[in-house]
Amino acid sequence: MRIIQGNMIGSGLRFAIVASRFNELITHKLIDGAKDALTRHGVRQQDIDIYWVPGAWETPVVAKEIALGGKYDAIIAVGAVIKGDTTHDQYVAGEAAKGLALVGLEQRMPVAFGILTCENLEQALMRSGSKAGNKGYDAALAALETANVLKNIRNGKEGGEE
Ligand code: INI
Repeated sequence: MRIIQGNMIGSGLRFAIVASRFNELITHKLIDGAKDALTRHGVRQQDIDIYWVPGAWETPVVAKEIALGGKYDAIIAVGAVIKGDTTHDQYVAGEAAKGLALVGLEQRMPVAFGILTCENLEQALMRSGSKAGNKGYDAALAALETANVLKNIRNGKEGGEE
């Protein structure tokens, strides 16, 4: 039996964070969480870049352009879609999720989904650094592990050994 997995060592890896300005209060907390996760796992500050976009809707097109540039090992999208009085939020969240997934598949790189989809601001606050953790932190760890498993698959390595 062979086990192929990614380790959680970030040294030498480069990350792009795509951050949505809409609900910026929450996004800043998610960015902090993502940066914390990466630097704690050995990623250097200078290997993390942040790209701001107006809203979650715009995250896929910018993620695609970043991916095409070939400078990064993974992309982490962060933001918050919060339910309003209409169904607008459903379209925004759905297309952001679909678009980001597509970028990852097309460009063969990890595109982590750190965009909250919440009923209200309280739920978003809970998930951006209080009771329910920080989903930016979680998304960054997922990006890191996936970048490393892809590296091992491409290098034909088992078990994530270096
Ligand atoms: N964008 C978000 O990131 N979060 C939201 O909650 C949101 N809502 O609910 O409207 C939102 N809308 C803006 C959208 O992402 C686009 O920027 C806009 O539609 C222009 O293309």
